[in-house]
Amino acid sequence: MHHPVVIIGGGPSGLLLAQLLHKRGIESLVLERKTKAHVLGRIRAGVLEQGLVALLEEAGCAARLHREGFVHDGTCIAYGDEMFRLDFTEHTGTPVIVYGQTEVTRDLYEAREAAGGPIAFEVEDVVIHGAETDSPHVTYTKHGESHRVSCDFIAGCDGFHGVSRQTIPLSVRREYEKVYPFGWLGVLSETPPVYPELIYANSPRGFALCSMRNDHLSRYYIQCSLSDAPGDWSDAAFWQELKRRLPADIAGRLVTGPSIEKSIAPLRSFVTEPMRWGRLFLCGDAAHIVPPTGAKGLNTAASDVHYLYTGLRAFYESGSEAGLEAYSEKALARVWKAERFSWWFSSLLHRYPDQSAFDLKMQIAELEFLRANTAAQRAMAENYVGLPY
Ligand code: RFL
Ligand code: PHB
Repeated sequence: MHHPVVIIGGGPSGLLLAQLLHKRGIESLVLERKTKAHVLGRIRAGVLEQGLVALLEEAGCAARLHREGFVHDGTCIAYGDEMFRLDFTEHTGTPVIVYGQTEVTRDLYEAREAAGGPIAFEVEDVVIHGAETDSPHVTYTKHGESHRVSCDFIAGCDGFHGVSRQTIPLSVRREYEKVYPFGWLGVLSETPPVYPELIYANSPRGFALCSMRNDHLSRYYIQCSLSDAPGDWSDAAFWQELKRRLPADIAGRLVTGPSIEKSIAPLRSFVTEPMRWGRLFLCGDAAHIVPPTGAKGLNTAASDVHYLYTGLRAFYESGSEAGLEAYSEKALARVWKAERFSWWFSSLLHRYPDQSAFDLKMQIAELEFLRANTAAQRAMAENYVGLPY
């Protein structure tokens, strides 16, 4: 069996790449370790940059997003009982779209299925062979049967725990990591969002975030201890803690209800360099992780997909390898800026175990500077809506 491109991982990066390539007549095989239901059961990102929206449009997968997504022209930042708004559209001319990653992935699966593009679910033992040669191949097993696929290129879109990054020898690969001493406890509930825009809150009790999926579905997060398990938090305890971290007038409006999902995500900054080894290209969480505080994970995955798609297109349409040669450098240049923003925004809003009274004053001074200073607001808005590709 031969496919021009083998894509390992059927998350948003892999599916978006598959669909963009398909639109240009470049066929691929997607290999996914889990079932489709499992992939669609993960509750993750909620904020889409314009760059990702444009790619979804090009992939022919943006109709529902434009119907059902919420255009957000700004966001709110709270500290104690204070709250201010940062206007993205005023500072950058660009809003963000609030539309769940689950829905993006669902739309991409639908498009893939409508196009008849092959996806193998529940694959095991995926191994990449000959990535540094001109004729790589991938082997895997499915339901006990072994398969071998030859290809021109391999896209490693298999997330942080995938095999693609591990295939790059340690002598070639350099990793950079920062692990944060806390996690986010997230709750999804069928309640109306507390506020029409997102609220990022710095409180003496720790960070909180009010987000949403639609008019009847809210997504809330609170900073929690790494030793907590979702089961340690009853719904009542979660709502009580969330309220204590929000300005009193916002807390007073919060509509609570049963959680329909509750999970804990640890916070991590991580980058691997290079993002290419021979004919293997890493995309998305396979190559880098950001703490979710700036909503950059999925959006940075999308910019990788853009650079790889552009490089592959040029290769198949004109034989040029220039885009593929430049892939790692171009993708990483943007990745590091997203890393910086997510690290900065996380540092501004969370409680750290070793924070001194001075450090706390610095957070408040920086929040007040941001509140009052147009240049700082503009820099924040440019990063939040997404730096140019
Ligand atoms: P994914 O989504 O992890 O998909 C990888 C896929 O590869 C499969 N896989 C394999 N398949 C075959 N063989 C193997 N050996 C395999 N190993 C793994 C996996 O089953 C999976 O289906 O990576 P991808 O596609 O790069 O997408 C990245 C995004 O999912 C991620 O960056 C975002 O969810 C991060 N993120 C956010 N990003 C944003 O841009 N905006 C947000 O608002 C935002 N909020 C968040 C987030 C992530 C969160 N968590 C839980 C980490 C909020 C949270 C709480
Ligand atoms: C979400 O809605 O899940 C969400 C929104 C903004 C973030 C992170 C997560 O920064």
